[in-house]
Amino acid sequence: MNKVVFIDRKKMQLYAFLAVAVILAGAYIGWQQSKPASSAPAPAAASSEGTQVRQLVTGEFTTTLDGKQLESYRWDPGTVIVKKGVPVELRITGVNGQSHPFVIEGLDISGEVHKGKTTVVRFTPKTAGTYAIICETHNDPSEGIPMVGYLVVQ
Ligand SMILES: [Cu+2]
Repeated sequence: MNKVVFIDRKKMQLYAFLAVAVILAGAYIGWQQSKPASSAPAPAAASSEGTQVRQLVTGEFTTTLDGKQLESYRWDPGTVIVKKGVPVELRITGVNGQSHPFVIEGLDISGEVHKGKTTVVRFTPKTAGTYAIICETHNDPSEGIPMVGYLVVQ
C-alpha cells in the first residue's frame, strides 16, 4: 500500500519559493567567493607610471606613567620598503603635531609636514640600504622619544 501525503497548494508554493531562495543564496555566495581577493591594487602600494607611491601619516602615542605624561610622535607606517632605481613618491600627511621638519639621512632629502596637509617627496634611490627618516623637532632623546622611521631600499 502506498502512503499518500497530501500537501496543499499553498505549502507547495512556499516550499518552491524556499528552494529557489536557497539556490539563489548559494549561487550568490559562490559568486562572491570566486571573485578575486583584490580587484584593485592597495592604495599603499599603488604605482602611477612606474612610480612607487607610499603613504605615511604623522601619529602620536600618549600615555601616563606614575602621573607623568609620556608621548611620542611617529611616522606611520614606521618602515617603508621600496625598490632601488625606481622613482619613489612619499606622500606624508600631517595628522598629529603642528609641524615636523624632517631629513632622510643619507639621501640628501629634507622637507616639512604640517598638520592637515600632505607633503610630497619625489626621488629615485640609487643604492640599497636602510635610511632613517628623522624629525628634527622631535629628535632629542632628553626631551622625549625620537620620531624616527625607516626607508628600506632593496
Ligand atoms: Cu616631529
